[in-house]
Amino acid sequence: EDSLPVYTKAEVKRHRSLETRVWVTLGHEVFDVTDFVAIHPGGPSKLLLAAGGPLEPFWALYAAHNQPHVRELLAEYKIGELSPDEERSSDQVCTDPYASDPPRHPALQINSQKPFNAEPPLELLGESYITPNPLFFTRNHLPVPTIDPATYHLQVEGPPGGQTLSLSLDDLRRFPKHQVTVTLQCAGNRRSEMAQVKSVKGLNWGAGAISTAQWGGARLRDVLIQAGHSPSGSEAHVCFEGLDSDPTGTAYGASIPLARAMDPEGDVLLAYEMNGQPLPPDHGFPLRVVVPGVVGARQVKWLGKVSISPEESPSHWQRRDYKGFCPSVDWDKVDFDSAPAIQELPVQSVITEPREGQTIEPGEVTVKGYAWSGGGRAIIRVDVSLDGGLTWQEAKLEGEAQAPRRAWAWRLWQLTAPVPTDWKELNIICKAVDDGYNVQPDTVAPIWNLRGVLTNSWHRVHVQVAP
Ligand code: HEM
Ligand code: MTE
Ligand code: MO
Repeated sequence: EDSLPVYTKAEVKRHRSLETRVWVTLGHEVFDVTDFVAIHPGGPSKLLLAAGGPLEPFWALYAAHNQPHVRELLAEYKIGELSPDEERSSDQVCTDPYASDPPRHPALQINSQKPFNAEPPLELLGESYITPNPLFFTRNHLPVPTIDPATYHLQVEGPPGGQTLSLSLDDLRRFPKHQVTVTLQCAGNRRSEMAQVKSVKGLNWGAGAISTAQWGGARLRDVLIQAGHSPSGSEAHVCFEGLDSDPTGTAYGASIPLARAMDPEGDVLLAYEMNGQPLPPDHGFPLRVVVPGVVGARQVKWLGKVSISPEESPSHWQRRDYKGFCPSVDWDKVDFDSAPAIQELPVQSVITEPREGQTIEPGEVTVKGYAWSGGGRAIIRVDVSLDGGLTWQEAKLEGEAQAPRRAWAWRLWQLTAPVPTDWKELNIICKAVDDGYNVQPDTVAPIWNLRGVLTNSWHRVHVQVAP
């Protein structure tokens, strides 16, 4: 063992494919697991996600690895040690507004580093009904603000003539604690498919800008009533301001109708917990809004201020973004005031396994995915085709049936079906139906819009069948 070579992290990082060989590290040890990839019990593609770097962030999520026989198996592939005298170069400029952004999970596929925007790989997203916090997609418009929970206060404006409440985290924890499992989806989810029709403005999201968590916190309704607002809805809006701001001091902001906030069955939360943990920095620590059934953009993170107004939030992201338009409207003639801000989202479904371009074994195929609809509409069916839409089979929906009108979380689904022996490839499609019998459009071109939002056409995956 003393004679084993010493490698730097940079050298390990160069070995992240079967062609360049697959190296991983655990602690200070380096392993070449190329020959294990094909026989990994969790599947080759999952192992490859860790290629060229440490196993710890992955194994922390999949406890099956925390057993002696797994360590013994890994030891057989050891090829060296990590260089001990390697220190992280601290060449970061202090004026970088992103310098205090938190560390992130290496499995996340990064669409933009600053601000940080990233999605989990689909084969991990489809693996668990509750998305593990480190894999939850992240959509930041600005640097992550550093907030001291001990001095943090939420400002809640009262009605005209009333007072502003200033609530500490302890004050917020004194409201009845409410827990709801909610799927968040960015309006830009699947934008990369829409961009293939004609270019759009925005981050090139795949189909992973969606995730599910159990959120815990105070009901927004209870806090607004405490601040003196009437529990019966009016035409007003609840405006939210984040504590993240750009160099000019402009904060992220958005609003929702007051009626939704006040609906006792709307389950709108001021959340301080995500899957039983304090919110992670990327997801709004210490407090965020969770608006079930509504687009991600309204679920303001790092919440600083709540107010009621006869108008929607004046924020750019409420008024000049996150709206849908006719496919023939482009930037030369768009009138943002002519379209309502996106709130509830349309019915959606995606295939998470197999992946595009994969080669599958002959015999049978298992297709997995997620399905969700906005506004609390439950998923009642997912149809899957293996032959490009000529014939369809119903997928099995996992988990329990959803409560109508409050179906805030997605359903995972799967279908195992025989593959006829003479088929060389599969054109797999999925499409979901919600309890309003809303369906997904078959193609994306007729729903194209200049901002690339609201992509929910049939999801398609092409795979080869091994001979
Ligand atoms: C299962 C080894 C990397 C995800 C397993 C099992 C072994 C193993 C031996 C079966 C465990 C049992 O006996 O219950 C390894 C080795 C790896 C590696 C040696 C690296 C060299 C990864 C990575 C991921 C992953 C990076 C995730 C991204 C899984 C999953 C299972 C699994 C999901 C199935 C667990 C279950 O069925 O409950 N792996 N693994 N593995 N592995 Fe890995
Ligand atoms: N809140 C603040 N303060 N700043 C932001 O940039 N992004 C919004 C929303 N809330 C954002 C925010 C958008 S567009 C989305 S899709 C969701 O947060 C993403 O939440 P997540 O990063 O926890 O997945
Ligand atoms: Mo978003």
